Amino acid sequence: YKNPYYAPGRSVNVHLFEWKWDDIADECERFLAPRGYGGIQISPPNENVVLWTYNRPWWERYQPMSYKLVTRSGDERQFADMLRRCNAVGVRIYVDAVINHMTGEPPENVGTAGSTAVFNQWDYPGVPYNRAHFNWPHCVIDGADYGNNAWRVRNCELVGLKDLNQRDEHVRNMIVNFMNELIDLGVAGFRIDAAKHMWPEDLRVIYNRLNNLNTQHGFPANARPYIYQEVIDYGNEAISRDEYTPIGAVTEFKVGLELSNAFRGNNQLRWLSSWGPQWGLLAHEDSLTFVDNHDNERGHGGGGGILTYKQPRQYKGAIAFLLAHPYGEPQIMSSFHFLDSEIGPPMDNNGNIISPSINSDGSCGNGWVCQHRWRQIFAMVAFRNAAGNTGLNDWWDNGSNQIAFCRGGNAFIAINNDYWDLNQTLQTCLPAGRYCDVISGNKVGSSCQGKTVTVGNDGRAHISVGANDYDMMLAIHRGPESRL
Ligand code: LM2
Ligand code: CA
Repeated sequence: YKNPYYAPGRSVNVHLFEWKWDDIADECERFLAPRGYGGIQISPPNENVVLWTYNRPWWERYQPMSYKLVTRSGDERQFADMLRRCNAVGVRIYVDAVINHMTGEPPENVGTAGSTAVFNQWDYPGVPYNRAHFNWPHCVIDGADYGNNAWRVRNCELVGLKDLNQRDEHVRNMIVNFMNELIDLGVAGFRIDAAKHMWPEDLRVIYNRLNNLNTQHGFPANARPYIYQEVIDYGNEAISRDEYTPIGAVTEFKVGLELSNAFRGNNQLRWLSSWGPQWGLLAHEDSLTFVDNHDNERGHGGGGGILTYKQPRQYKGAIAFLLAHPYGEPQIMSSFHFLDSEIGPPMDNNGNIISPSINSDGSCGNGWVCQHRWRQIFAMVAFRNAAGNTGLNDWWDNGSNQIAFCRGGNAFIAINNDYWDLNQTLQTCLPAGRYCDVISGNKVGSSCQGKTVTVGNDGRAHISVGANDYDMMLAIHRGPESRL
């Protein structure tokens, strides 16, 4: 359950938050595959309650009405088509699986597939579920429970959302059937939403009943789905992320906290020389790493203080480190612009999501941020692919906020988060030759739009990252995007 089954030579999972299936299929073919991305986390594909009362907030998708594959992102035909097209070009799809709960008691009761429910009777005919399938007696998690009552965190309601009993055989069957339908359609795995709120022993039973990945979509025989469980654990909670690592990978929220802290200038980058488990992080193979996610980029899910697209220079620095470093299985966020933390994706008056447009410079329009299309980010995906499974070597720092390191003999990065210039001759570990810095510009033909780095026979090169440069990083590698 810990192998994402990326196609060879690929890495990095991008969360295309609230994207439509047709747009994702296009993006796989025209951008993600050619740029070497490994996979995509999609928004929940199953029916959710429609909330016009709140102007269709993004979070309506975390209130399931049924497991029918009809949402604002598209219907089952479009979902299947996306899987066929993305898998055909070697880009994997991971589903955000909302299986802890159904809806709360919202003011409207029609779902995106037309299902209705009687909330105060725990009655969801679209599945079907009834009162017998939910935890009982009814209770609601309060803040103190997180510190001292694991039972209540798992058996009471999360913000009033009807809490399914995963120990019940019918509930297990409905969830397993839903997930197996997705596996058969070609998905490679799941983000398990609110995993902390479910018992690991129940999740284990559910995972063990899942089908192997579909070999007709290019997966090897006997491949188990990749499972990364959303467990927010900064320490000092009644429930530990360590209870979930025996059954799958886990989201490592400390990564975003620590990297945001460091790249905001509140901790020197030189300390990152010991980045990984020595920082109290999960073991490498258990760890899904990221700077921001859809909750904490907008202050939901207890988030706050995390770097987002709104602080681009520091954010790009943190993501460059995340992708350059061998630790963990990294994920990046791809957002829509927002001021209001509740507002949903760009939509028309009928509530239809408006597709991102693609500008001539490759960036997105129509209200979409598309961090995955920022040069400094997609260039680091190619860097990670060029680095392959090499370790980290030749660490250098200036005793402050200037750092550099190699990935075997394949790739080299320098980062300057000090208020003064980095001007150093450093070991790059690369073969002698000329390389384009992939951060400051693209390689065009046989020249660099940005900085050019000349590596000597001893592997050393003069590296310059000015304190006032547009970006704080310089990155070169053996891949065709960098080597001249
Ligand atoms: C998650 N992970 O564990 C998701 O990442 C997170 O985005 C979800 O919350 C949450 N768990 C449940 O799946 C979001 C959002 C909440 C929102 C819920 C349900 O952060 O604010 O709660 O989705 O839509 C909303 C209202 C809340 C209300 C609740 C129930 O904001 O005030 O509580 O619905 O009606 C009475
Ligand atoms: Ca629960």
